[in-house]
Amino acid sequence: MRLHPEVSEAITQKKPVVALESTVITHGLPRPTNLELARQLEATVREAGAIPATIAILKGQVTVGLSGVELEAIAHDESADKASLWNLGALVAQSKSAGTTVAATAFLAHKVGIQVFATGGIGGVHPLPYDESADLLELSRTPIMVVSAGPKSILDLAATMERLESLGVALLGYKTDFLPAFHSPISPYKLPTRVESPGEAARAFQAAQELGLPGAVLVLNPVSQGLDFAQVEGWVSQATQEAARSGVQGKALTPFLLSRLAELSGGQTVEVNLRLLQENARLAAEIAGAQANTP
Ligand code: PSU
Ligand code: MN
Repeated sequence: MRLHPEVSEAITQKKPVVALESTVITHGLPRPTNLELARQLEATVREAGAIPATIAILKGQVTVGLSGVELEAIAHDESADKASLWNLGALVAQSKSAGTTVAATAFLAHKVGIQVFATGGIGGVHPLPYDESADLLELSRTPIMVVSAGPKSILDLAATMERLESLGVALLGYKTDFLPAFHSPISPYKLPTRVESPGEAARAFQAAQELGLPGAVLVLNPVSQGLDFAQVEGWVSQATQEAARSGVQGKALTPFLLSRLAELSGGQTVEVNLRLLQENARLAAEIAGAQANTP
């Protein structure tokens, strides 16, 4: 495991640090938008006063805080794998390169002492045939704050909410009472808690830590300008049927659905995806800042 010196120094000095995942770079967005986005996210985190730590597996080395050259390499690498928990050890042993999912990034960030992590949307329960992201179980056993725009819109939101509840993942709506649904800022599902500021989110995490709760605190940040929930649902059901018909499954499913949504929406879902990633990176940096200032 290798930490960028700037990141390890910030962790030791308890300065605000934000972990960023890299499956969104390797599998979530079209090239070359993926690299531009990866750079912008790091810049956004810095502007908001925190140190960015993009996490990825580079030729078998777990790397926390990529250099500019490393970020380029992983963004260009079309053979990069998708690292979750079930293949993380093997990828390292076989000297492979990979983007890290929310599950893998949360695990690694927590391991090195990073407390705040930003992503676009978390994985969850897909509509049938049965498929459930490892993100859910990992979030139930890793005490870290994760800022997202909700579960990805390709998912069965009702089932995902039930799993989050039964797994005991803390949910905080950021200035909202309802679950944000990734491309859409609002869905019909009521959240248990609402917070109004980065400080309030940081305090909820602090309290959960003091109580010894095992899981993550998910901060759900609605995208500022999103798409209509029913419209996205229509594209999702078409893409899901296509996936089932062409036998797309396993770790290929989420990337397939995201790229089909981009096509069906004429690029609108990508535009919203980029916006929400930026907004989440900014909020995560603010929360990390608030947290660094709480005794
Ligand atoms: N957020 C995005 N785009 C993405 C992802 C998140 O805006 O591509 C990635 C995350 O890394 C998440 C993964 O963990 O998709 C979910 O994949 P799966 O459903 O196979 O667990
Ligand atoms: Mn899956």
